[in-house]
Amino acid sequence: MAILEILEFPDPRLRKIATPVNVFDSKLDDLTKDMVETMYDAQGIGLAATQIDVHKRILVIDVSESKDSPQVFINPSFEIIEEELSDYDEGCLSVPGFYETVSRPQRVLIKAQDQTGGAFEIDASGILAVCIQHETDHLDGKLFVDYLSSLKRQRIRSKLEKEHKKSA
Ligand code: GNR
Ligand code: NI
Repeated sequence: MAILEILEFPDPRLRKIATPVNVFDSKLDDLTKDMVETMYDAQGIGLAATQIDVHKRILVIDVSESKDSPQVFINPSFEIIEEELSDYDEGCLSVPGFYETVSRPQRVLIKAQDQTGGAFEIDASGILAVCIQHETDHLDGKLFVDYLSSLKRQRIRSKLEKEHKKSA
């Protein structure tokens, strides 16, 4: 197992569109295990493969209180069940230190495959609905800062760029 490096905004690699997984082998299993370990190490509730510079449609999520229920989503998609939006203060491991309110549909039907290729669905609301939408955005090269005003986004960008220069 390994803890992987998480890319940070405004890294252009976070803008790549991930491609579907079509081979369900032990390599995929190893990668999802490393992603779960990396998510826990960073104290996140989700991680998209894009964030570790792997441009495949793979997510891991654990929204449990006890942090002992990792869920793996391969080739995830969702349909909106409730168009009504709900607000949530979102953060992102790729935008460290910043939290802003984002509105998203409050209930979605998640469709995905597991590590063996088996299809499953989850009727999601609450934090899981927020998280799956945040994570599938990553697979499409999108970040939560894209929902903010360009002024806010530019401020976040320059603060992070300064941080990156300091630590370079
Ligand atoms: O750890 C995370 N917390 C979080 C809080 C509110 C909304 C979304 C998230 S996802 C984030 C981990 C992450 O960046 N996943 O891509
Ligand atoms: Ni994120």
